[in-house]
Amino acid sequence: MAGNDFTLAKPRPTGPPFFSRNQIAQALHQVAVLLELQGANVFRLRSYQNASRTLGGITEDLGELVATGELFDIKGIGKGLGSAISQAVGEGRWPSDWVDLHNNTPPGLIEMLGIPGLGPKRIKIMNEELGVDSIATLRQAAEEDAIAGLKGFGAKSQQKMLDGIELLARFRARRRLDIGLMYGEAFEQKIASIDGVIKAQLAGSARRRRETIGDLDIVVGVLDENKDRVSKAILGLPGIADVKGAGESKISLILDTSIFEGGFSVGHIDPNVMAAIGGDDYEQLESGGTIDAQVRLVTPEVFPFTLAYFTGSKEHNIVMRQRAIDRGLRLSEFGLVPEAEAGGLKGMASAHLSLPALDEADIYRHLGLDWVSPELREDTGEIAAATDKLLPRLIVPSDIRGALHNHTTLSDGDASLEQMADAARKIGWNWLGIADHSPTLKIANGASAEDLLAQGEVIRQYNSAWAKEGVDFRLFHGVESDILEDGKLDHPDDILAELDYVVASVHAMTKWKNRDEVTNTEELLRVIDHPATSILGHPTGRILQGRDGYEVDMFAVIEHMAEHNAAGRMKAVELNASPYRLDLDWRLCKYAKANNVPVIINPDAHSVRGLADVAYGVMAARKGWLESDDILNSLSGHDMTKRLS
Ligand code: DGT
Ligand code: CA
Ligand code: CA
Ligand code: ZN
Repeated sequence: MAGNDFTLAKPRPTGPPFFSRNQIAQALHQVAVLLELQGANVFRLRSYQNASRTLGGITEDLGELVATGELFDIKGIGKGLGSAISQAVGEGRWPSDWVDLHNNTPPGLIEMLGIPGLGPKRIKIMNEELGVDSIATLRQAAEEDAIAGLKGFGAKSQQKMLDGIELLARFRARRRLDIGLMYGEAFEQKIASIDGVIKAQLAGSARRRRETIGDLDIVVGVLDENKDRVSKAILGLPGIADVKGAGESKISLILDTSIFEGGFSVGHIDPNVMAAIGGDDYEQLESGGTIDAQVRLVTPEVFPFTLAYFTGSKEHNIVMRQRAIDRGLRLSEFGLVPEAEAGGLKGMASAHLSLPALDEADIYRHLGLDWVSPELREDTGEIAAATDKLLPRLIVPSDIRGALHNHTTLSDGDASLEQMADAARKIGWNWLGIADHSPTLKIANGASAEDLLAQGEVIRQYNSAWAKEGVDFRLFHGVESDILEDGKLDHPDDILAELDYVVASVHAMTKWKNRDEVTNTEELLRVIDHPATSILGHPTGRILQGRDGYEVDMFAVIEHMAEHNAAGRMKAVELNASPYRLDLDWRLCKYAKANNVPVIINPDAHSVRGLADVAYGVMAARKGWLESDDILNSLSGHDMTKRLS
C-alpha cells in the first residue's frame, strides 16, 4: 500500500525510542478505526481512541515515559495498551494483533477511509448491504443511485461521497505549493546536514513555485567517495514512508508527515474555503497525505547542470538545449559539452569535457543569456528577455509594505483590529488595510453597517494617535463586499462612500458556477463599473485542489479594468495570496501588467499568522513577472493614501 497513509510506520533505524509520540497516537487511532470497520465492541475501540487522544495531547517525552514506566500512570492508558506502546517504542515492534488487524482488513475498505467525510461505520454498512468493497465499486454504486436509498444515507450524502472521491484523486496526484514546500524544505535541510553533503537543493516545480507540486526533486552535491555513505544516510532519515528505488546516484521515495518534528498543521482555513473542500475532516485528510521525492546525487562540478536540468521546466529545457545545439554544444544534466569534442561519449562519461560552471549563471552565460530566475522558466518569453537583457527585476518580499484584504473578529477573523495592527507593525509593514465581510455572507459572520462604521471610527482614532506620536504607520478602512444580483454591492452606496476602499468579491459560488462565462463576465464588468469598487477580490473563486473557479473571461475583465485606470479611476485586481487560492493566477499577472492594471497581493488574513501568507503571493507574483511598480503593496502609507483618495 505504498503511498497510502493507513499503514503502521516503520521503526527509526536508531532507537529507542523507535517511534515518535505522533506515530504512536496515529497507530492507536488507526487500530480504533479498523476495529470499527470490523464491527468490534464499542468499548474496546473507544479505549484506543481515548489513548490516541491522550498521547496526542501530552507534552512529556514519550521515550522517557516508557523508559521510566511512568506511561502506565497516565489516565486512560491501561495495562494492556501500556505494554503494547512500551514494546513499540522500546523495541521497535508493533503488537502482533495490531499488525494482524492491518493485514486482515480488505485493502479496498482501507482505501475508502481516505474519502473525506466517510467514516468506518458507513463503510461497513455499504459493504454489508451493497457489497461495496473499494473506491471503484463505491463510485459505481453512487452513480447508480444505490447509496441514496440506504437507511440513514440520502441523496446529499451520496453526492458528498462522489465529490470526496474526486477530491481525493486530485489530492493524491498533486499537493499545494505550501504543503510541497513544507515537505521539500524539511527534506532539503535534513539532507544538507548529513556529513559529506556539500550542497542539497530543491529543484523541480517547487523551485519554480508552481501552485501545485507533483513530486519533489532534490539535487545533492557529494564527492564520489562519499556517495554510498550519503545514500545510506538519506534512506535512514525520518519521514520516509517507502522507498521505490535506490540506485547509485538516484533515490525515489515517498515522504509522510513524520518528517515534521513539530507535528503537522494546515493553519487557519476560512469558512468559505473549508466549505468548498469537504468540511471538518480536511485537516486529517491533508495530514494523511504523502508526497513522492526524487533525489539525485552528483559531484560538485556537475551540480549546477543537474540543478538546472531538474529545475526545468521541460519546455524551458528544450529551448535551452536547442540554443546550445545552435552553438555547437550539447546541454544535458551532466554538462555543456562541445559537440566536436564529445565524439561518441554520452551522459556522465562526457561530463569531464564540459565547459566549466560554478553555478547556474555560468551555464546561462555560456549560452549568451542572463541568469533566469527559476520562477520564470516556463518558456513564456524568458529566453528572449534574457537574450536582450530585458528580464524583469522581480519583486522581493521586502517590497511589501502593507496589504488591503484582511479580516478581524468583527467578521470571521481570529484576531482583533489591535492585534492585526500590532502584527503588521512587527513584521515591518508601513500600513494595513482591514476589509471584513459584509452582511450577506452569513457563514463568515458578515458585519452590519453600524458595526462597520464603528470600526471606521476606531481606525480613525488609532491613525490620529499614531500621527501625534510620530509613528509612521496607518490603517486603511475597507470592506470585503459581496457581489449581489445584477452586479450590485452589499451595503448601501452612502455606507460604502465612507470607506477608504472596497474589495468586491464573489462568494455565491454555486450560483456563479452554474452560469455561463458570458453572464459571469458581464456581471463582473458591471461591478467593476460601480464607483465604490476599488479591488476585485479572488477573481475566479478557485480553491486549489478543491474546486475550479467559475467560468469567466479574465482577459475581458482585465481589459475593462484597464479602461478605468486609463481614465484615472483606480481599479486593482487582487492576487489572493492564500495558498488555497493564489487567484489571480500567475499566468494572468503579465496581462494585468501589460494593461497597466495594478495588482494588489492580499493575504486575506483571518489571523495574525495569516499575514505571513503574503509570501505565497510574492512567489506567484514573481512567477507572473511582476516588478515593484506593478503592485500596490510597494507604496508607502503616504502614497497609498493618495492612491485611495
Ligand atoms: P511536477 O513534478 O509535475 O510538479 O513538475 P516538475 O517540473 O517538477 O517535473 P518532473 O518532476 O517530472 O521533472 C523535473 C524536471 O526534470 C522537469 O521540470 C524538467 C526535467 N525533465 C523531466 N523530464 C524531462 C524530459 O523529458 N525532457 C526535458 N528536457 N526535461 C525533463
Ligand atoms: Ca517534480
Ligand atoms: Ca520528478
Ligand atoms: Zn472572500
